[in-house]
Amino acid sequence: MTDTQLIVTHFSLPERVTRVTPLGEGFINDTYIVDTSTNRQYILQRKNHNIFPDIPGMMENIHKVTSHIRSKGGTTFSLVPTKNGKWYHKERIQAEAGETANKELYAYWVCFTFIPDTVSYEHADSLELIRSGGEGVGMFHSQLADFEEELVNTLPGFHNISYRFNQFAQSVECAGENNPRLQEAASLVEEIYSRKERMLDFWELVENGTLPKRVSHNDTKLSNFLFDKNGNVVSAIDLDTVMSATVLFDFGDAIRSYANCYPEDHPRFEEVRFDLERFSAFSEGYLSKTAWFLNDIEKTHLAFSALYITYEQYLRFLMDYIDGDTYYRTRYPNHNLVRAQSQLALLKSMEEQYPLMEKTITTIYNTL
Ligand code: GN1
Ligand code: MG
Repeated sequence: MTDTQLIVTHFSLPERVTRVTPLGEGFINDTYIVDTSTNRQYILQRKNHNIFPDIPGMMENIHKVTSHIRSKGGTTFSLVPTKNGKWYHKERIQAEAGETANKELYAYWVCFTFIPDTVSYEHADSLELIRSGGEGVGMFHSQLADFEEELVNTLPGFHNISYRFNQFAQSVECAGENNPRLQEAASLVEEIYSRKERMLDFWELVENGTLPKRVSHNDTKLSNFLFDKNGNVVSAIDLDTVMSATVLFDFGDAIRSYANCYPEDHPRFEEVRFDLERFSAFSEGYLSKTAWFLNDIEKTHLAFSALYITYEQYLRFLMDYIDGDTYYRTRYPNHNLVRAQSQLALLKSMEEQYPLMEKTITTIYNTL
């Protein structure tokens, strides 16, 4: 038996497992598809404990949110409990060379149902798919608009730009001025600081409660939604980061991926462009599901949220480059630098078109 075939025996699956195969190339978790003696399939996933310090809290959040969606008649995955009745299986692992021998090391595994007859996309190339994607993010928020339970803040400071500035400043300081990566990134570091105040102003609205706290997914890129074969959105997946925050983080993060004509790490930066038509299609889909509960402050800040999240992602990629690639998986030595540059190009394109973005939102509202 392979390791993963052994791991899966800890979960309370009604069927006999026939095969466990690696699936995709996540930046953060390791994911496998589990085939069984019936045509039902499951996902087995090793959660990255370095990135998610509170896996029990994260799984409790996912359980609450998926249960609520189901209670509203929505489609979502179901967590499979372990034979001990937990949402995760904790497995002791060997310390790797260089790690402290007395530190207790565990891998955390989870298992959940695979939603059948669905597909996911890495990149949207039709306005119909983009509109469905907008409906998907909107549907997720709308299904959870009356959610009243507490969620654990599993990643404190996740979209908090003030916290990110502190992290960034520390990275720069730790690197030291002779660090070749920092020297290479000097002009990109300046671009971070030139937008700081504007970004802090937005964060202030979140922190002081002007923007209400609701359930947010916190990773709403296209590939985190499942579609049926007709291109209709079925369900949000990857709920690892589900927390209580402003829904504008989700809108902004979705725009970062949907309205970019290229992947987030496109290396020919001069080609990267924010596409207003895509923005409009996504916003139409999104607002068709959410206009009934969003308040005026949320509506007037939708456009800016896209700049905020793109900027934040730019900062995080750049910071990881300066740190020596400790957070995101990279495929080549300066991958994080390329990601940062590509996100900056997208941000600049958004900045140029910002008045048009605002106008687009107003126009959609007036036609709803
Ligand atoms: C990470 O690996 P994935 O797709 O779940 C990251 C997101 C970033 C994204 C960039 C917990 O998400 O915040 O936007 O990479 N998730 C975490 O591609 O840091
Ligand atoms: Mg994610």
